[in-house]
Amino acid sequence: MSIVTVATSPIEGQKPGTSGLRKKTRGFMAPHFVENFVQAILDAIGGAAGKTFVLGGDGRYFSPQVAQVILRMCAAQGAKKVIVGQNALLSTPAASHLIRLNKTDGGFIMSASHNPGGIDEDFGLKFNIANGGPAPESVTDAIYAATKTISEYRILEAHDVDLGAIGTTTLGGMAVEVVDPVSDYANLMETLFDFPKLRALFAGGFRMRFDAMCAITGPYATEILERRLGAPEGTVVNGTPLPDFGGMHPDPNPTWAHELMDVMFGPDAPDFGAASDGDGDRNMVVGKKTYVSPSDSLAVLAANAHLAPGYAGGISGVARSMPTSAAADLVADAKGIGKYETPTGWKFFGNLLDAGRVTLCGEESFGTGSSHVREKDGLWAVLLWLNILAERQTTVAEILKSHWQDFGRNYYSRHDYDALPVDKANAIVDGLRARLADLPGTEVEGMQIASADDFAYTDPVDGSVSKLQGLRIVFADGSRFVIRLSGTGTEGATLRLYLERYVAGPGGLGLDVQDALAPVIAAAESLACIKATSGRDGPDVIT
Ligand code: G16
Repeated sequence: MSIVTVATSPIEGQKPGTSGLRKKTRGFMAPHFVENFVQAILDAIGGAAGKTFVLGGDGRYFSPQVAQVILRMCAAQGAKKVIVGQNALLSTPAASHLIRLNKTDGGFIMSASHNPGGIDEDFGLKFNIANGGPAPESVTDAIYAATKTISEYRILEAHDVDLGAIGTTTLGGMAVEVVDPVSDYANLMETLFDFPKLRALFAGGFRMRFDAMCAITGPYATEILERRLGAPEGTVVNGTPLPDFGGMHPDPNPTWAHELMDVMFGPDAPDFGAASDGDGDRNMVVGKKTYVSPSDSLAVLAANAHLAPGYAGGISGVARSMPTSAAADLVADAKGIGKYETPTGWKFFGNLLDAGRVTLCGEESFGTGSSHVREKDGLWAVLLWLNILAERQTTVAEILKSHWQDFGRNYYSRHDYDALPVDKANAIVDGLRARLADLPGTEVEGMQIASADDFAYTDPVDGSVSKLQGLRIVFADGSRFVIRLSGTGTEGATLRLYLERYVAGPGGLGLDVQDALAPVIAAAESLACIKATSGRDGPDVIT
């Protein structure tokens, strides 16, 4: 085995997005592409010498090859040890947990999350820091800078390491510890939730359907729900992770998880349904004929978390991304705890969690999590919902109804326009941005505009500033819309339009969501001209 230094040159398009680098798989397969990016990561974090890392991913196409490259590069550059999920599999929250549990220096996660997998679909790679969370912008900026000046990388010439067998081997002078991907994570869940009570719930005939969408949460959900909690076999469907997710688009929203929606809204629906995404950090929760919007889910979890043993002492605060509805803020106000509004991207929650300012975080993009790890966590959210249902002995529909009665309802929806030509998407955003200063005080579609700005965030812990995080137009009645471009798409530009309208109740809490939002939707079109500029009839995805 010898260490070789390979001459290379910068490759275009290695700028990390909202959550690491995501690209078409064939782009990642281009010569030197993975090696350049891994070298840039290692350079940006001050080298690998003496360090321990975690490695795993959602098992999508090309992951086995990338895992071997990362191992050989870490070995060549003096890393002490890499802890790898068996067969290079780890859900993103499980990877975050292993980084923390083993006090490592960080980890490599191979995933493009909710994006489809396969040679003609998407691949992704991101680095998480020692707190278990996605690298903050200071680190991703350094990674990007390193990709632009790279001239060589160092790699070990060696045979592939057998990642199928649990145990420790060596690669050069580096230890490779292959671990069961599920057990430590499942043990952590047992410390947070009332497993005996959940076992009793299932034993009492409670019926659930968990759709793993042929992605990574299958083994985790099967172990926890069916084995440890005794839910009947078959509770977990699409439970085997496949390199192409069986052709599914593993994005747990009503559009892509339509099989689950059909069951939950059909005859003989189970009591509770849930789906997770490619890498297991997102979740969608559905009751019998009841869809729970992610923003409402965060608010309900914040209001009820104390019912689970891991949060019995209460929560210190709650954070949400700016486009997420303000429903969780109302809960924070009522509880007298901290509330924070961050840019889109889980990395922005890291400092707040580390500082103990918040216990729960969530986003409209089907992500919820807590201080137990530094990633959002799909299965964790599902278990917290189950714990709340077991304690309150009621239905999802009743929980939502009573929540709205207590706090009012933030009607909320996101409209996505996928794969737009980049120039058209930019024209929409730039056109609206240019008008922001003139909008306050004017009227559109009968609605008075109270404020209009481009969201900027100052991290209250380290003072770092992130600008240009989304255009927001707020109306006099508190309704608002937000427009921003996705940082996770791999084809053209995805434009996201976020819509919100608050109704205090007691009347008007049971409206159809799109009907309730109709005036805001009309105002957004009138101001931003999305359909007119894009030539599209309407959004591709409505959440
Ligand atoms: C990632 C980020 C989330 C973000 C989501 C959507 O999630 O971690 O914080 O909300 O992307 O981002 P965008 O609107 O820029 O596409 P995931 O599940 O894809 O890792």
